[in-house]
Amino acid sequence: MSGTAQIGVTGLAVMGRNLARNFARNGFTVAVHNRTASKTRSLVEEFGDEGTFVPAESAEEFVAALERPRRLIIMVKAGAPTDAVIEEFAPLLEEGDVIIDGGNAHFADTRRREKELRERGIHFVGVGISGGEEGALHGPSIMPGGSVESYASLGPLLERIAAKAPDGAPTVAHIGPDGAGHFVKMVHNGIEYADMQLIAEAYHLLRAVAGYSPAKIAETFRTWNTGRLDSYLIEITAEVLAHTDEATGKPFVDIVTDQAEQKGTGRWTVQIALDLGVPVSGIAEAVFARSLSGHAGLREASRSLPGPTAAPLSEADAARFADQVEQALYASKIVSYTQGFHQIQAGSDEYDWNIDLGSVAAIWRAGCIIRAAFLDRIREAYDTQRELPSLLSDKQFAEEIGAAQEDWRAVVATAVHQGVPTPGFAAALSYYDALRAERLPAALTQGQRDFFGAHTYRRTDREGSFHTLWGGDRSEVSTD
Ligand code: NBP
Repeated sequence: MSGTAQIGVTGLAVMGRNLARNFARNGFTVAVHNRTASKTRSLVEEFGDEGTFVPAESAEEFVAALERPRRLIIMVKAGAPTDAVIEEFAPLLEEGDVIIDGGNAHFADTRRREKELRERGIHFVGVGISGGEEGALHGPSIMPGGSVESYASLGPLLERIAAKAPDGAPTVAHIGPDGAGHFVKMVHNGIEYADMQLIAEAYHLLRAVAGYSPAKIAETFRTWNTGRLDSYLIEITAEVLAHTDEATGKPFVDIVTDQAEQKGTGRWTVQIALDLGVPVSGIAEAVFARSLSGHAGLREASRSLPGPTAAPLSEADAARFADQVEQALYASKIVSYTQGFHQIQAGSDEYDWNIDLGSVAAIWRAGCIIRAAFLDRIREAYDTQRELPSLLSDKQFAEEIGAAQEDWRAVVATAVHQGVPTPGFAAALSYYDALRAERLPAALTQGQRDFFGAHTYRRTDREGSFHTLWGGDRSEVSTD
């Protein structure tokens, strides 16, 4: 006999619990289950009046509570626990049922699980969910992979619980087969790392070069947030900077240990980018900056190394510098997104996912951590120019970055002169300059490789591969 619940959630820690409540608040009957049953009971006790929950204490009870084809969301710790839960439930399911993994899985695991379950007649949908616990409750950005058929069954439910973009569109779209959803979520997190790093660098420059206090920087960010940098991350940065520590009366940012932590999705993004050969230098610098900050002993041992000294700026110069930092931040942000979208395109090509980049930008407009006004412009750029080779090829972005470049260069130069580390701004600028260069020194690299390893080179004036007899008479031979 089929149950009545349209959807089930197993794993009721903070994310699963809020997601289950979101479904219930949107009128769905939700079966709920957790390994430790007390969490199931407390969810129903605390929030039972928000909608219709069907609590289940055993896996069998949970599966029996679901209407067919069954849709069952796993929200447990990523990795081995997810495999354990799949193995617990899969034998109880029937052909056509859908298992959804809403955790932060590595897309390669999702590809493996999808294949294994497909062979058993079960749909497996890896779903990237962004927005943290608040998003899970009030509307996340949702990136589902899996088959078209599974999306037909699941999509209408996800559309109801997703955040809504300013134009009212739900921030969910079928990304592509198997691991496409988790891949895009991974790159989303990588871009999030880069965005946060760039904002942190802007803060550092305003503090160290312009001499602004955290409160004044909060004010500056609030102003920026009314313009083209309008985004959730700028908004919360202003909140953090404006906060005063109650115990000491100091700015909150000054009482926090300056060693950033990471859960790993940024690192995955960079590792996969290396495999795909895509230069995501902004994301890589952000991951490395967090790593470097955490090397407390190394930093302590290096603190006495010499650096430059600089005179404080006048108020007018500081204000002018702040404007330049806004330009540098915006230009670097465009580069971060350019690199992130390049990686998504490369993943899509590698795994045959056929990902629509415009729709990825569209579903990041609300609900997720990197939501920002300018994603609407990225959506428009990809929607209107399907074959756009890069975001920087879009006329409007190219014009904007062109208009920003002088200030961007001035900011990076000032940072170098004054010894303020800006790996994100500098890497973004180098990427920009490398892309627009007529010739790159890669020609010399090829010459070196041919010299020591006979790795061959191609010529600018003729087809084919060549090797110079460096140890001999230096004549050239064709290696084709
Ligand atoms: P956790 O990642 O802390 O996982 C706790 C849940 O996993 C509990 O329900 C726990 O059951 C269950 N669990 C574990 Br651990 N091992 C299990 C096993 N072998 N069998 C069955 N259940 C097991 O929960 P969370 O913070 O709510 O995150 C859930 C997922 O969402 C994770 O994959 C996480 O990475 C992802 N996440 C996403 C975001 C985001 O912004 N998108 C934020 C936070 C988390 P128990 O109660 O019996 O111990």
